[in-house]
Parts: sequence; structure tokens; C-alpha cells
Amino acid sequence: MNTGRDLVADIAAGLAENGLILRGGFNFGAQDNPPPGPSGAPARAVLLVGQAGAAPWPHYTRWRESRPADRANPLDTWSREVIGEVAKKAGARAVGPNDKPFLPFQQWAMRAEGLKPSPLGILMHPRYGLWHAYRGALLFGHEISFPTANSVVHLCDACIDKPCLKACPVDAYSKDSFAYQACLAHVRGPHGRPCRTMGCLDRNACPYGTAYRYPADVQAFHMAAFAR
Ligand code: B12
Ligand code: SF4
Ligand code: SF4
Repeated sequence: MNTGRDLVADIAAGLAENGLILRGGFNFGAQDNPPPGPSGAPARAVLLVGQAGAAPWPHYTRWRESRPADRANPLDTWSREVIGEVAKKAGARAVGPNDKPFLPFQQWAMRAEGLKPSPLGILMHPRYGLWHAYRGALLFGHEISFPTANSVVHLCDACIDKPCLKACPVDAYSKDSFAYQACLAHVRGPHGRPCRTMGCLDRNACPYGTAYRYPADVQAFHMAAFAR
């Protein structure tokens, strides 16, 4: 059974065809309560799939144009199709971040990539800043040989001014919470146009990873999904 570098390289190549990338992974330990793997028995390893910047967007929009217009969650459907195909070839079970009950994607990502949360709740990446996300995960019935993870700089630790906590018109984000309802009311309301058309002002205020910032139309798409 291929459990090492070739397996991971084959999966990465399959994902790259759709602008997706592997975001690391780990073997579950005795203390974990893993979700079922491909056979239904608890999974032994997980590989996270995601995006840096908006790289999957052109692939997704091409797919979208060929599908009926009334799909409720088209990005989830696309992710499921594309990642499901790669999972099938690799003998894995694919799961998504919006599958219910929610799986702990951010906890998995912290473990897989050594990332930590920004004050906005979004994990901070040393290269991509706040401009990355998870589109799925592959669950395996066997362990995988992972390289030893390098330690990762958490940029927020050295960011004294924290501009991400100063741009929101309703101060929805504070050091330890997110006022979901206040944000939603503002985004939906008469003064929410900047958030609706250009994305969250707090997220856009972070000075890191700007080369990966999602274009305005992509941010508007995510904001519309958030505020519907
Ligand atoms: C429910 C949810 C929300 C809820 C949070 C409600 C709550 N208080 O839990 C709401 C609707 C507020 C939300 C909003 C957003 N979310 Co959200 N959300 C999720 C989702 C689907 C489930 C979270 C969960 O309960 N997990 C189960 C628990 C057991 O797992 P966990 O790893 O321990 O969960 C952590 C998160 O819940 C986090 N958390 C708690 N509150 C909030 C609030 C925000 C804003 C974020 C980002 C995280 C966060 O703390 C937990 C401890 O580590 C996850 C995907 C997932 N499966 O995790 C995405 C996810 C956390 N969201 C994400 C993002 C990007 C956002 C947004 C910033 C952008 C967007 N999607 O439009 C918005 C914020 C809107 C804005 N102002 O811009 C990303 C984060 C990516 C990253 N780089 O870290 C995720 C991982 C989805 C993805 N596809 O990648 N989200
Ligand atoms: S502005 Fe500073 S504290 Fe906020 S997310 Fe960016 S680096 Fe982190
Ligand atoms: S989307 Fe707008 S209202 Fe919501 S937290 Fe960001 S800046 Fe504030």
C-alpha cells in the first residue's frame, strides 16, 4: 500500500488541476476521536485540502457556467465533486468544512500546519496572511508518513497596532469574540455596501499576505453567502 510521498504527490497533482492545494495533515492518535474513514472504522490519518488566495476561482466559475443556476451552495457542490474524485483515486473518504455536524477543521489545520488564530478567528498564515481557506479533507484508513512539521511564525504576535480590530464600523471583532449578529445586521443594512461589495473591512486591513487577497468579486460572493 502506498502510504508515503508518492501518495501525497499524486493527490497534490490531482488537486492542482483545480487550483487546490494540500494543507498538511497528521495521523490521529489514541486521544483523538476521529470521524469514520473509508471503511466506516475510525480514520487513521487526515490530509487537509484548501486554497491560497483565490486560485480555484477560475476553475470553479468555469464549472458553474456549465451547471443549472439555482444550486443552493454551488462552491460546496464543486468542492465535493472535485475533492471526491481525488479521494476516490486515493482510497480516501472526502469530507467538507460545511458538512454537519461540523468537523473541527481549524483545530486540524492548527495541528497540520502549526497555524494559530488571528484576532478575527481566521487562522494566520505566514505567507498567505488571512487569504486562505479549507475546501475539504481526505480521511484515510491507514497512517501516512508525514515530514516533521517546521515551526511557524505567528505574525499577529509582533503586530502591535492590530489594524484588523480597527476598521469595522460596528466593532464586530474584539480581542476574544465576534459579534456575529452586529456584523450581519450591518452587512445587510443600508450602510453595509462597502462590506458587501469589497469584503470585510477588518480582514482587508491586515497588512500581510496582500498578494493573495481575494479579488473584490470573490469577496462579494463569500459575503453574500455569509449574509443570506
Ligand atoms: C460556523 C462557522 C462560522 C460561523 C461562526 C459561528 C461560531 N461562533 O462558531 C460564522 C457564520 C460567524 C462564520 C463566519 C465566517 N467564517 Co466561518 N466557519 C464556520 C464553520 C462552518 C464551522 C465552525 C465550527 O463550529 N467548527 C466545529 C468546531 C468543533 O471546529 P473548530 O476547529 O474547533 O472550530 C473553531 C471555529 O469555530 C473557530 N471560530 C469560532 N467562532 C468563529 C468566528 C469566525 C469568524 C471564524 C473564522 C472562526 C471562529 O473557533 C473554533 C476553535 O478553534 C467553519 C468550518 C469548520 N468545519 O470548522 C468555518 C470557518 C471557520 N470559517 C471561515 C471563514 C473564513 C469565515 C469568514 C471569516 C469568511 C466567510 N466564510 O465568509 C466569516 C466571517 C464573516 C466576516 N465578517 O467576514 C474559515 C476559516 C479559514 C481560516 N483561514 O482559518 C472556515 C474554516 C471555513 C473554511 N472553508 O475554510 N463562520
Ligand atoms: S492586522 Fe495584525 S493582528 Fe490583525 S490579523 Fe493582521 S497581523 Fe494579525
Ligand atoms: S463584514 Fe463589515 S460589519 Fe462584519 S466584521 Fe467585517 S467590517 Fe465589520
